[in-house]
Amino acid sequence: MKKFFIKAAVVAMAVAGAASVVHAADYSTRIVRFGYGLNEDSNQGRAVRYFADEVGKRTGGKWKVKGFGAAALGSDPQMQNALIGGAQEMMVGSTATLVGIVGDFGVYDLPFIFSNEKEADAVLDGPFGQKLMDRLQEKGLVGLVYWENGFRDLTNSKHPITKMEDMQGIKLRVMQNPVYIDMFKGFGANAVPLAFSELFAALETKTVDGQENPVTTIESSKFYEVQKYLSLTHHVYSPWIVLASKKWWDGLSADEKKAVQGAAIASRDFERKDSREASAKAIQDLKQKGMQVTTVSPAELERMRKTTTAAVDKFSADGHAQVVKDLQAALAAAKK
Ligand code: TK8
Repeated sequence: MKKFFIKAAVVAMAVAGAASVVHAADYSTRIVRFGYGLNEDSNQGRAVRYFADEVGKRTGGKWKVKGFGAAALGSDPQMQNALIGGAQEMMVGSTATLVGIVGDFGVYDLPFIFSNEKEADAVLDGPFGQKLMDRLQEKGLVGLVYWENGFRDLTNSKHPITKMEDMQGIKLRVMQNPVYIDMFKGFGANAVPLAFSELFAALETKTVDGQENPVTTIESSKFYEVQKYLSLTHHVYSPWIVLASKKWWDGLSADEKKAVQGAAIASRDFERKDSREASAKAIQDLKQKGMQVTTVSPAELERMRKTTTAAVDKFSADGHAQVVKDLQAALAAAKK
């Protein structure tokens, strides 16, 4: 009797062992449409290609991630809706444009909140960033990782901006997000919300005089062709978020989900390093392309920050008090 049990156990172990050796990971052949707003030759485009390669490697070549840059699949909000409906699988875009879906995402746009990239990484990759990302699920979106868009600076075609008053009368394109509208109205600009996909044409035809984006985007979008003045205001740290359609995600095998999640994390690390390198070079490049660069004094930035407290208070009072508190707590922990 004893002998039998031992024999059975040995057979069971052998079977289990064999199964784990021959177990083929469960990947179907799939094509993934991955949309993004910037040009293919940008930090965003490079990171999408990196992600595509990683997914290819991790699925034994069964998956093909096809990147569509320059908003070929639509603006950020249009793509978000395509993901929710299941007509598109993946995208990357600004967290700022998610406010129509989960309003609390406006919290990242509060001006002068993050002092440096290290703080941003800690908050975004920690429990605060994860919890906010998870709230997209009930809306039909799966948030995978945050990439870096970066600290935003101001450009315009009219005159150098060295202080707040210089923004008066400037028609400034902002993202479709109330925090930006309130912030720039507070500065005295004429804030015009517009999709990024419309922005170059709007600057070229002088429908708007200026815009604000990280220097990497100013360079890759060739805004220097239509904007003369750049002011280094660094008023907001702006994240990007990699999103998947929940409808599509729910149909993936566990192995497939693991492959995508692993590739997303690898792409995040690649993207941040690449963006930071590109950012360090961009100001010099933009000067060479003919832009006039203005540094704004710390005292003036402090004046600007004080002016934005009205926009912050309004955001809190609009039902976002808790998320503001939670972000402040996460930041305090990151600063330690
Ligand atoms: C790209 C946008 C862009 C953002 C903007 O699709 O709209 O100004 O900074 O990165 O998401």
